[in-house]
Amino acid sequence: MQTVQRQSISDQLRHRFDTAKSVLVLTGAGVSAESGVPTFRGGGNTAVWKGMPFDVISSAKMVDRDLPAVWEWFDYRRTLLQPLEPNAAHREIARWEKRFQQFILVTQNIDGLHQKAGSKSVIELHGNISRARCVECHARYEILAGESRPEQCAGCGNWLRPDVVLFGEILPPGAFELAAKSAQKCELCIVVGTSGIVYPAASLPEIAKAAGAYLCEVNPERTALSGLFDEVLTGKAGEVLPMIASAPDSTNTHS
Ligand code: BJW
Ligand code: ZN
Repeated sequence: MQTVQRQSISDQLRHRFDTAKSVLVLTGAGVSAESGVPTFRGGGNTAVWKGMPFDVISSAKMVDRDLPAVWEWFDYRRTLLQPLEPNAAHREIARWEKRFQQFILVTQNIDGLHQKAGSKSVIELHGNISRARCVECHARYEILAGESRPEQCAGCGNWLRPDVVLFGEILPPGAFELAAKSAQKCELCIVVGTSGIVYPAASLPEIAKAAGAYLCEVNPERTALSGLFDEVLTGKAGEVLPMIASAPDSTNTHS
């Protein structure tokens, strides 16, 4: 697979990275691929579960129709995720949180690996696989590693479901609104490892672009959004992200 060379980080990007006060990073499944998490649309194990495409089993309809099957699918994935560790991309993004005056990390991932890498403030658009939520009163419960998962709500006795956003469901209250507001204010928007086809997450780079931000995509493949970006860095997140921060800024050496 082709990887980005140090010199292919443009001066423009390096300069913006050095001078930006407000940066937004949007991540998708690809940022966790090098940790061993399968992506949704790049092949791998999660695309089909017991003959059902993931957009069927991960859908609002399936929660109504067969909640135990939905739990079986998420229990299986939670078990797969538990031993996995953050990779160089998660760690690099965690460092960026301290580097910029305003740094907003928005993720579509439910795996918690950004937090495990040290990111303190993460907008999770699609929830988290390590939580359950009451179908009635929406109370949330942490699912602790190695402990059995609670099945019913301690408050109202109703069933719990995974605290994730399935197809056809609305996002957690305020999460997208906060992300969209941040996208409107950011100077640099870096989008990592997402196919860019799931909305409303995919509209964030569009919002940032319309507000005048410089847009950079990091992905080994072209995506639905590639045409929108000022700069497309073709390569794996774990290799490319550390290069952005370490590439020399030649605009400074000539000034
Ligand atoms: C690497 C790499 C490496 C590999 N380094 N990169 C507007 C138009 C059309 C439809 C809609 C619309 N607005 C809303 C909709 C409907 C729907 C939607 O978007 N559908 C589209 C598919 C057409 N959206 C919704 O239903 C959302 N809700 C909503 O809008 O509510 C309002 C509403 C309600 C009712 C009706 C209408 C509107 C909710 C979306 C929830 C998404 N949920 C999922 C499942 C979560 C639970 C689970 O895990 O099972 O979230 S779907 C799945 O896709 C998951 C992901 O977060 C999401 C995005 O996927 P992502 O992260 O981009 O992964 P991949 O696999 O697609 O791509 C990986 C990328 O990584 C690839 O590009 C690789 O090349 C790359 N990669 N290795 C860097 N090493
Ligand atoms: Zn309840």
